[in-house]
Amino acid sequence: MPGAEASSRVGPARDPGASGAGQQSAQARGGHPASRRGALGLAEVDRDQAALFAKKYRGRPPAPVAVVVAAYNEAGSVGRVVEDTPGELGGLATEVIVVVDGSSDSTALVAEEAGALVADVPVNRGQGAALRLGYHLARERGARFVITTDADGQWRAEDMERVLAPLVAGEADFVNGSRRLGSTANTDVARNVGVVVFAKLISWLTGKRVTDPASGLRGLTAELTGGVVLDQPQYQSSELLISAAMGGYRIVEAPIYMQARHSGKTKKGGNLVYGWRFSRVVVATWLRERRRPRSTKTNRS
Ligand SMILES: Nc1nc2c(ncn2[C@@H]2O[C@H](COP(=O)(O)OP(=O)(O)O)[C@@H](O)[C@H]2O)c(=O)[nH]1
Ligand SMILES: [Mg+2]
Repeated sequence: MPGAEASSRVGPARDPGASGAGQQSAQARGGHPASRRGALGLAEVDRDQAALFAKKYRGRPPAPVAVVVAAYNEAGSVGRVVEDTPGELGGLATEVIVVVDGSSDSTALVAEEAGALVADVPVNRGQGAALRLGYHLARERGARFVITTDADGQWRAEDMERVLAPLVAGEADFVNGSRRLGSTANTDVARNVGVVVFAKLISWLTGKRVTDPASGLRGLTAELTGGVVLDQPQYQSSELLISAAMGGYRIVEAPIYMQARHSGKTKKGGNLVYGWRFSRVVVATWLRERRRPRSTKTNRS
């Protein structure tokens, strides 16, 4: 459903920063003013960026598969991520859309030189806000499928086909890449235990089994990205999973391999901060989705 902004239809305009998740450098902690969304469901800065983006890439033929990447100060790795993305997956052409927000390095330039379509948002709001804009841009260009990956190189381009295939076959609306069905090079015990604990919690809350609630590599139908409410400025992975599961979308998982970052370090703070904010998003999303009447949970016809 290209162009649809479901969050404007199914929920009131909110301050996405109200949930408090995010990295310290983002004013999004208290909700960056630029994140406030109007009646159309998009923040003013997003509407400006969408208009600029459409104008800039008007002459570029669209692709049915959009690989959407949120990038913040990832000049050291984003180029390789863009270049590694295959030009075709499952027989369908791909394009990479990188959403940079408020980076102080040359992330946008590097991504563009590597061949990506780039939205360079002037304020830093967080990964969730950037992905939300990326989904909108992908739908506006007519993408049928969206793959997300990170700009730090932690997810492999070789695994993209696996998160796309069930969508193309019409067997799923959401293919969650799972490091637990595959493997991870991350030796941080707290993070790995967190993945197991939150997976169990989300499975229990939603009644749908998931094994990796914090994966950055996933495949989504473009329709799903416009049919779920996405308010979180930073920690979107659990919000997306819970909203999709409780909205009746078909979710499957595919094994993927998580590797070390190409460069730099996490933007999401230490494990305690990460765990606390992640928990808040899980609970807030579950409460929100429970309250919403079933008929408004998706805008699928
Ligand atoms: N646009 C944007 N991207 C972000 C922001 N914070 C993190 N990211 C990107 O989101 C992805 C995952 O972030 P990262 O810090 O590696 O999180 P982790 O892998 O969960 O530790 C990377 O591509 C980051 O560049 C942000 O504030 N804005
Ligand atoms: Mg990372």
